[in-house]
Amino acid sequence: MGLLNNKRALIVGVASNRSIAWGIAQAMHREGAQLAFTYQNEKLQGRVEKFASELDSKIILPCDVGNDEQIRSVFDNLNKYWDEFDILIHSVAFAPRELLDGEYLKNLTREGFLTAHEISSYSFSALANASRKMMQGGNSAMLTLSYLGAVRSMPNYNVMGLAKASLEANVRYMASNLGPEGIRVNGISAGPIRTLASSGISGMRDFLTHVEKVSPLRRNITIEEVGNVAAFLCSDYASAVTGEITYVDSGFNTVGMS
Ligand code: NAD
Ligand code: 0WE
Repeated sequence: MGLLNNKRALIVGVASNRSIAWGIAQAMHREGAQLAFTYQNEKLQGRVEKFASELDSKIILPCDVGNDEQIRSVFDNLNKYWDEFDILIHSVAFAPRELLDGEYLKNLTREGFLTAHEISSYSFSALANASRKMMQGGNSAMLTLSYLGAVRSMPNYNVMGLAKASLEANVRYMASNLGPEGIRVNGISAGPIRTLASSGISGMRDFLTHVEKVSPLRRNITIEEVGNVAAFLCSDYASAVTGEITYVDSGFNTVGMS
């Protein structure tokens, strides 16, 4: 018996085999869910098609979350395969790279601030709005990915921290709005992992070794571990959990000193 038998999940945010969304897709497939995927652009299309076929999925749709038209067309197209679905995974973030290095205020621009918030927070509500009418089966779930920089200042994370703070508030407001329709909304705050989005980030190595040194479990986390918690949060075992941010971080956020 899988945790997610008879569930259908739309996964937004696979870019490589290191993507957190890929860890989530694998766990959900293992637990019996049927999957559909989106890809950001043509550069990623072939890769995502290959990943989808590994998990027996034939539904692969384009979606740049910065584009309202593409968001709408995802659900028009998805509707040709599925009349309803149960799970929406949002695993997307972006800020212009220059803003993720050095002093927060010195490198900040109006445009960079807006982009970070648009792609990393607004996009979750936009996808939710477009999904809503296909998620009316009851016991459905939406899930996004956050980072500790939402609630603590972190070197170099800068404007992404503000965008994640907005995303976490978005989880609570969406949970309040959609709860009466039987849709739960949660977030996972994951510890640092080497992925495309974190490669080439200055100081990433220091973030990883610091977690190894001071977290209660004295190690970093994997995309499989995020996937397992995601499968639980989107399953009926979590039927009374909504509006929550669950940390999957070796306990790092809980220590003041170690
Ligand atoms: P990743 O690069 O594998 O995934 C990021 C995804 O965002 C990619 O699939 C990319 O295509 C997508 N994306 C960016 N801009 C987009 C746009 N305009 N339209 C559509 N898609 C777009 O990296 P990841 O680390 O798996 O990141 C996934 C999520 O996890 C992000 O929200 C990130 O903030 C969060 N997160 C990452 C870490 C980490 O250390 N890697 C830790 C905590 C949280
Ligand atoms: O949320 C993230 C990263 C999100 C991200 C990554 C990039 C790299 C490429 C957003 N925008 C971009 N823009 C790009 O051009 N993480 C939690 C991973 C991460 O990013 C950091 C970190 C950690 C951890 C940035 C600085 C410091 C630590």
